[in-house]
Amino acid sequence: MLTAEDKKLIQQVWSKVQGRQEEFGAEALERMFATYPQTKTYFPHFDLSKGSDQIRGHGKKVATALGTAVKSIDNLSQALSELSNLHAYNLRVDPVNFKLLAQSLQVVLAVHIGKDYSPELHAATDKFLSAVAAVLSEKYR
Ligand code: HNI
Repeated sequence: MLTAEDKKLIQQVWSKVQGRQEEFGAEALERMFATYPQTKTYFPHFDLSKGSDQIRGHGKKVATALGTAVKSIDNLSQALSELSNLHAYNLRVDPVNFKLLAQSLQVVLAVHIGKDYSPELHAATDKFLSAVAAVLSEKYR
């Protein structure tokens, strides 16, 4: 459950992502592919070399979708419903992978936001990304 305080903190984190969606999203993907190479199996049709157009384009899509989720934080299920269908029925992404991307994104935020990425912001972001992952996984039941 995200508290009112968590929601406030998440808005704060996202204000720092604003305008850097492509950069942060692509770096999160690159970190995920490097740290958990098994995740690359979902992208056989992508050029996975660092900074490729496809990685940057996809990174931007993922980060933008998360931004939409931040705006609809009180109604995540509805906001992410289409994406949830896509990942469950079409892409068939094993839900364990959502945690791996979430962790990679946390590293990106820590690296770029630095000391302003306080333990409170980190904890709130972690809860938010878990809530997103839960919604993206709910159609698998
Ligand atoms: Ni995901 C496509 C958002 C996690 C594999 N994904 C998308 C799109 C968005 C998106 C947005 C583009 C949809 C469209 O074109 O209509 N993905 C998200 C979000 C998360 C996530 C918000 C979690 C926070 N996706 C993952 C994970 C994997 C994954 C963990 C696999 C490891 N996603 C994919 C694949 C595609 C995809 C594969 C299709 C890519 C393509 O363009 O062919």
